[in-house]
Amino acid sequence: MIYTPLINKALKLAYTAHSGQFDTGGIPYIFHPYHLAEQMDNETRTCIALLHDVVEDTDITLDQLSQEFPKQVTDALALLTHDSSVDYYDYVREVCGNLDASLVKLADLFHNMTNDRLLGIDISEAKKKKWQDTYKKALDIILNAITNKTKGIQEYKAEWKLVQKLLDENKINFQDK
Ligand SMILES: [Mn+2]
Repeated sequence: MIYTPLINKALKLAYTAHSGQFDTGGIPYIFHPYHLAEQMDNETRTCIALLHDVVEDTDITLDQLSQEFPKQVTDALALLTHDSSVDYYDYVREVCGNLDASLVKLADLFHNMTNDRLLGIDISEAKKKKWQDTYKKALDIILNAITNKTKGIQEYKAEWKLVQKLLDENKINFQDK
């Protein structure tokens, strides 16, 4: 985890915004963005990870965040906020247009695909399977886009390294179950 004044601000904001919220597995919500933030490799992406679900899931608006965070952060956040009137895969393809947003989305999908987060929770296998299929398809779209953009490109060496790290760390959760 990287700590800078900007990241500390994002940490506090995310913690307050998500307080009282729980994920599907009943775990306090903040652990999800925090987990993503821990995997990120620079200040911008760490802030994006911490704030990636704030606009979608809390009362805080993009406008409010724009006053506190740089444009590179809020541009990515705008793309990561899924408007429910937009087709999910169209939304995912839009995210592919922004590399920082794509990298956070990749980590987001991996974490959401971690089946064991739902241990002991009463959700039908059919529903779980449907979620997994959706995430898997989204993952393919994102991973292809990032690979095409960064693999073997000197300018995107750090980004490609991050992709490889995420793939490596999630291998165990990524196996077909
Ligand atoms: Mn998320």
